[in-house]
Amino acid sequence: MTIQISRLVLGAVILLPIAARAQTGHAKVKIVAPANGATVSGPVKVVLQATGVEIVPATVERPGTGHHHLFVDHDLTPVDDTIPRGVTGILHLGRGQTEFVLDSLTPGPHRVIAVVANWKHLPLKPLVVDTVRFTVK
Ligand SMILES: [Cu+2]
Repeated sequence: MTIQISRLVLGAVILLPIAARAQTGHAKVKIVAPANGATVSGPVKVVLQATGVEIVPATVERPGTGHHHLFVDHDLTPVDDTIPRGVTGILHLGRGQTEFVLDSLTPGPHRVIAVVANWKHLPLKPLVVDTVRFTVK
């Protein structure tokens, strides 16, 4: 009896943090390159690193997954809306890419926002986002 109770308690202690993590989400995205504040020459390779979410092609309909989006000199679209397609400055990395080369940035300051969204192109909640500002020579 005592052994069974302690097993139950132990099970609850192990399982609860996992369930909490799945609900609240500890997913993060970081724009590894270019570095925030950097001055770079074009073309500019954007390198993304996600943790706590599996980056997959947009065709994969599975919770806990998503694909990267880049807002290049474009404000974020409303977080409850699907990220639109066919808009200049909004890129879906729908094949599950974690890098993208921006080859047409003009010299001067730029801002890139990375957002992870699911197969419906809806941003994950809480928002998984990172921003860098940099200058192209
Ligand atoms: Cu998308």
